[in-house]
Amino acid sequence: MKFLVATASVVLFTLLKPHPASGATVPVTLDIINAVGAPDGFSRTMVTANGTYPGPLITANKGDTLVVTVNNKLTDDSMRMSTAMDFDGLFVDTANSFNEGSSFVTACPIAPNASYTYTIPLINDQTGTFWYHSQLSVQYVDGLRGALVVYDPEDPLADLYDVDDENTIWAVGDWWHNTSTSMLVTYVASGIVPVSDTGTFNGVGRFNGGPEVPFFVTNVVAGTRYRFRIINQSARNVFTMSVDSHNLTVIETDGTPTTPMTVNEIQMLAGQRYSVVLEANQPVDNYWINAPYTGGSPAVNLNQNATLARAILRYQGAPETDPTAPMSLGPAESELNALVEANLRPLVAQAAPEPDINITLNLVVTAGRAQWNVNNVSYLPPSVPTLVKILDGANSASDFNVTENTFVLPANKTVQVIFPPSDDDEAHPFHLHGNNFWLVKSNTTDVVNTANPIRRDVAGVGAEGTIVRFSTNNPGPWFFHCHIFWHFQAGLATVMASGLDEIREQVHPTQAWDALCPAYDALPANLQ
Ligand SMILES: *[C@@H]1O[C@H](CO)[C@@H](O)[C@H](O)[C@H]1NC(C)=O
Ligand SMILES: *[C@@H]1O[C@H](CO)[C@@H](O)[C@H](O)[C@H]1NC(C)=O
Ligand SMILES: *[C@@H]1O[C@H](CO)[C@@H](O)[C@H](O)[C@H]1NC(C)=O
Ligand SMILES: *[C@@H]1O[C@H](CO)[C@@H](O)[C@H](O)[C@H]1NC(C)=O
Ligand SMILES: *[C@@H]1O[C@H](CO)[C@@H](O)[C@H](O)[C@H]1NC(C)=O
Ligand SMILES: *[C@@H]1O[C@H](CO)[C@@H](O)[C@H](O)[C@H]1NC(C)=O
Ligand SMILES: *[C@@H]1O[C@H](CO)[C@@H](O)[C@H](O)[C@H]1NC(C)=O
Ligand SMILES: *[C@@H]1O[C@H](CO)[C@@H](O)[C@H](O)[C@H]1NC(C)=O
Ligand SMILES: *[C@@H]1O[C@H](CO)[C@@H](O)[C@H](O)[C@H]1NC(C)=O
Ligand SMILES: *[C@@H]1O[C@H](CO)[C@@H](O)[C@H](O)[C@H]1NC(C)=O
Ligand SMILES: *[C@@H]1O[C@H](CO)[C@@H](O)[C@H](O)[C@H]1NC(C)=O
Ligand SMILES: [Cu+2]
Repeated sequence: MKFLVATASVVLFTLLKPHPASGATVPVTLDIINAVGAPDGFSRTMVTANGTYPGPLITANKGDTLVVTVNNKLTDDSMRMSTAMDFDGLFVDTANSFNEGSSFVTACPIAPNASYTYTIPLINDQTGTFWYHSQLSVQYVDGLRGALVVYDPEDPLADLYDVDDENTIWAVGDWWHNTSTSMLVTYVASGIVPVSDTGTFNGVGRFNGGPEVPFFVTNVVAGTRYRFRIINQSARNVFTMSVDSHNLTVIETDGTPTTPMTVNEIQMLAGQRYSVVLEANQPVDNYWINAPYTGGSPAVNLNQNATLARAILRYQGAPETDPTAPMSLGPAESELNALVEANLRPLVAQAAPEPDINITLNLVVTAGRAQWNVNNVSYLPPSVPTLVKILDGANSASDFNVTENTFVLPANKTVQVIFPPSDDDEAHPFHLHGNNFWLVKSNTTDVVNTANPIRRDVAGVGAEGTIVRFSTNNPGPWFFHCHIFWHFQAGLATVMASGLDEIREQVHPTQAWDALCPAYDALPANLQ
């Protein structure tokens, strides 16, 4: 039996993982268009990459250079007409920080009928599971999100799985029937964060009272081991992933190869990614993949039904029907072996350096309003992007408006960010751009671990407190914000601007980048 599995593995390896040598240029074109779609059977106009939700998969290999041309072909001004693309989790080197796509931090948005090419060399041998999404206001709520995978042709964990391809991506997300722009107006007026209608699994979902849209099907062959790359592309919802009768072995956390850890349930916050190995070791049949989610009170939106967020794991030879098992929310309490974030260990242990600088960030909501504060300041995007100000000579915190919440940091230092325990019951997934961090204290533990903490780029900030450390050895004006985009939009953001002199030495933007701000600023409000 073992021998047969091993033979099958070798064959599949050759067939399915033909990733060529690294160092290549990977040209990608994304046409940003309005398209009518019905991911959960409710038809609406969306903002999409190439007309699909999620958008097309982008793949590259370790060491490649991504050259992504974004053509803004949006026409529906009931939603945002400009756009901007962030490649979530990719390190971007200082010299290319102007190609990082964060609106009003590293660039201005792309106006309608304009194009922009983001050139991003993949640095530091970074590999793993990432995603792209609009980083202009809450535009990605309208559909502009997709997966991005950087394969490692020399993956040290390759012998743990047989298949890793375009069919082993599980992207979960929250889905909304109304436009992001209309929901933002309601949110600002009421202070109540919008509650999603549906949770989608690879772009398919169901809501209470909606049509029975066929669940997404993942096909597997008995005796084979699959590397599933799970991405939480949510703007709000937390999903809890499990597969009936199967274990999941975590081998990657936000791009960091991870000491294999076998669990049967994983809770994921918005923006987080994990790779898990699933061994198809059960009798040939159909099994539920459960992806229930939470995100606000379902009483606020009667369409919402977390039980309906699911997909089917179908063994070859099983009938093309739904599983006969009841729809559960995951393993029974007696069998639960849930992932504890604090127990994750990187494959390559690395001690977190002692901090040179401490920053404490207090996250507080203004009661009854759509306003979040970090240390009493609610972030407002400046009209002149942070990077433009730096290139023009900004040198200290006082060169930025207080509402930019910008921390000026020296290069090559270790910064410790302390999030004191918050009294909020909703964890805030804080996401650092341009770098990852050592998660020295997870919200899931009391223990501070500086010896071999997991390195990731999104971590929950909640009632237990969170401490992270990051290095400023890749200078840039890097956004550090809550990935619940409604909170982000309401001000829950900071900018960690490091090595301003290094930025001025190394950043030489193109004319195309220089042209973005004047073009955007000249637009009437409905085209911005
Ligand atoms: C998106 O669509 C354009 C136009 O059809 C095509 O050239 C491009 O390859 C597509 N992008 C991806 C990533 O599939
Ligand atoms: C974009 O170009 C099309 C075709 O030339 C034109 O009809 C449309 O008005 C333009 N849109 C904007 C916002 O300029
Ligand atoms: C969507 O719009 C409808 C009609 O205005 C409203 O009743 C509903 O509450 C909205 N849903 C969300 C999630 O904002
Ligand atoms: C995705 O993130 C949201 C918001 O943090 C969370 O509610 C949801 O459970 C996450 N989904 C998964 C699969 O972890
Ligand atoms: C899941 O893992 C547990 C603990 O490692 C093990 O006892 C169990 O047999 C595994 N189940 C399957 C279906 O592989
Ligand atoms: C959610 O969907 C499940 C499965 O269809 C159904 O049994 C349950 O009653 C629904 N929940 C609510 C609150 O409608
Ligand atoms: C940072 O804070 C820690 C914990 O309070 C403290 O031990 C350390 O001395 C501080 N480091 C600096 C550089 O202030
Ligand atoms: C926030 O503002 C309040 C009232 O103005 C003040 O008492 C408090 O010290 C401020 N906190 C911080 C962290 O600046
Ligand atoms: C600058 O900050 C002040 C508050 O200190 C705020 O009222 C103002 O709107 C900000 N200006 C800009 C351009 O962001
Ligand atoms: C930071 O480290 C890099 C690489 O070691 C070095 O080239 C650079 O000069 C250093 N910069 C500062 C400000 O120390
Ligand atoms: C953070 O801690 C709080 C309280 O212990 C808990 O409710 C929440 O689920 C935790 N969040 C995460 C992401 O673990
Ligand atoms: Cu938040």
